[in-house]
Amino acid sequence: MTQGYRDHAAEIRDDFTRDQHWEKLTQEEHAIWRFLFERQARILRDRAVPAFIDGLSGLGIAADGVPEFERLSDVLEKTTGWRIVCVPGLVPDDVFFRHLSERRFPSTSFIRTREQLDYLQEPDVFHDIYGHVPLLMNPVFADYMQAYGQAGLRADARHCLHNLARLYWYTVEFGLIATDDGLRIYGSGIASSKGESIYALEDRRPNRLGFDLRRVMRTRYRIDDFQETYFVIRSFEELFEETAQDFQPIYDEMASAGDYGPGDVLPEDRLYQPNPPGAEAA
Ligand code: HBI
Ligand code: FE
Repeated sequence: MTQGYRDHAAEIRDDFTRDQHWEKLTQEEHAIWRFLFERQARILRDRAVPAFIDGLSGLGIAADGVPEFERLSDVLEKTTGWRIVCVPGLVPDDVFFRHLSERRFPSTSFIRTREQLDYLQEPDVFHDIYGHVPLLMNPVFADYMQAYGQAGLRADARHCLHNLARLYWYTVEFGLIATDDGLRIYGSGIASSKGESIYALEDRRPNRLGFDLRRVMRTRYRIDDFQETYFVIRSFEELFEETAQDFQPIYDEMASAGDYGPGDVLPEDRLYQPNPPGAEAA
């Protein structure tokens, strides 16, 4: 049981949501948010896709402290129809997909400790709100996230989740996008991580491959270290169009096709070069 489940076990509703209890956050928790926000603001200045920066400012997500979910939801709902619901931690897949399919983003409310500033396994409120929510202000990405939820419900019913989970991992969590100014970050797992924000764009070690739906769905990933491969889209429209289809024929194809390792490179892969080193940010 992670901390989020322990704190308020009594008040978790059937859909795993509960109240945020924003007023119960301590000054130390707001101070950890401030530290993480200010550090990423410096690092992401020329590394995040502009839509991410626009989403942050459109929502008024700032350094002052952990945001109040209801206030963010009121702005978000007017823009793309999404709201944020508070959950105690990772929730069962079908619960997660149900929320996404109805334009509700499940966010944790606990924040990491000072000992976890550079890495934590489970999503905390900084990963969920700072990493995921800004792009929900972008209409095309907001549609993609709802479509992912709908696809998740279908895949869950057909026990084909592992292919779809890779799509989420290599786009929503660790996706890169090519822009006229070079590669930019849109994946939340990168955007909320100090080290990976620089590594994903500028380090020579990882592969950066042009997005291809089948290629992504066949590629295993790692959950305990920086990624060995990042997939690059050319626009959110491309991502939405590539995935606005019934995946069942692809799942059937996948069932007999083998998987690729996280670091594999194939002859047909479209390779992208890393960005030149950006402003080193402490
Ligand atoms: N629950 N709260 C939360 N956040 C997630 O990102 C999440 C989840 N449950 C399941 C899940 N992600 C993944 O297994 C699916 O995307 C496949
Ligand atoms: Fe996440």
